[in-house]
Amino acid sequence: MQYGVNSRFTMSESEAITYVKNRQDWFEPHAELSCREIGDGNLNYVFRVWDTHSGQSLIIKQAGPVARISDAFVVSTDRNRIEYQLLREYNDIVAPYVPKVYDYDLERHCLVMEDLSDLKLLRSVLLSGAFYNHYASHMGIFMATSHVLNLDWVLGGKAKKLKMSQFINPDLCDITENLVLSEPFYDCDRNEMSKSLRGFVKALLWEDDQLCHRVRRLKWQFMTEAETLIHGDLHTGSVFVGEAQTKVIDHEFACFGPAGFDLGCFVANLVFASLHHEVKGQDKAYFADTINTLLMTYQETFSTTWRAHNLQDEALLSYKLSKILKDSAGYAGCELIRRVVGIAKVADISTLEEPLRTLAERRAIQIGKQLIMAAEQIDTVADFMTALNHNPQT
Ligand code: SR1
Ligand code: MG
Repeated sequence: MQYGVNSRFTMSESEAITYVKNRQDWFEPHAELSCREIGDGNLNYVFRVWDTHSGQSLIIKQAGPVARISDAFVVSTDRNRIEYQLLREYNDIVAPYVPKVYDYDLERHCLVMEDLSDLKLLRSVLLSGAFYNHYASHMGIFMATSHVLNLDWVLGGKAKKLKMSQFINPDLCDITENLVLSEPFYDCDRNEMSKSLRGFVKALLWEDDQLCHRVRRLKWQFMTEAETLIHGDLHTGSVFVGEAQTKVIDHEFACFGPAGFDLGCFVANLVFASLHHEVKGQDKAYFADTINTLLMTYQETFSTTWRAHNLQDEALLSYKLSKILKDSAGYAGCELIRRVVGIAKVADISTLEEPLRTLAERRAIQIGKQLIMAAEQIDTVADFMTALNHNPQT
């Protein structure tokens, strides 16, 4: 089928059905297939195809040449290959925590994978007040396992460099470098915030040279430190949960980068959920416990996986654990700030009515700044929790 870079690039729902039928025999020959485009992310198109009789289903995820939210973001369709490759990798090393992946089509820039429609997005679950416990340790295991198994020490220097070449992701890294690690920290045209917040942001962030210096260091680190293979966009909208299951999705931002970027991004998004409830007068203890469990499980799994790979140097392990925690605090701070000041928002905050929204936004900025400024002093999970719970009087 011929198609160019235009509206025909993306499949229609009926084309998705034809595509599935022609591509492979995933369904019985006479299956009656239906399809719905269900994507709600910023970048891609997601088609759910199901057999109306058996209920059997699958997902096609297609990458267009520009971001779904705006043509201004021209993003290479190679992100779809990267997502497929990472899913293959995760299906080998952390299989319980990712969807199964069935196929990748270089020509149509789409991949076919397991349908997780019986699960719910963690962000929506948390906003609805359903407070599960299992996902914190699952996410700790998922991140620590995949991070350790992609360190130079485990892969070997040569294999690691070859693997890095498969995860060169310039367009998606560029989005992160701009949207997360630059624009929120100066008066950039693309920032989006209410007028009432501008003065606060200017005084607290843009005019603080020390803070801006620290963020520049974090950005530089993200750009240059190929510590391990990271998911690269691990927020609560990238995680599905059920009663006992946790599944990480949306792997297109994958790259070699600092491990703390994943951990920090996920922590920050738990803080957003916490703020959503806190400004409504609800208790935040559940979220503090969840973050503590996440960080503790990460460290335990990191240590056991490290030792299982005969990395005997305990001093090096301690150095690494503390370094990753420091980085997590820094990147959590950037994520907290960018979702308020920058262009990409989170429902945890945007669904709040005023004056609660502004209250939550200010708290997110304060906590974000606090984490960035305290990062260097953080060595233990207890230090991290103290920095997180500090109540700045600004
Ligand atoms: C143009 S993409 C905007 C944001 O959506 C993605 O989920 C990433 O978080 C990115 O920063
Ligand atoms: Mg995403």
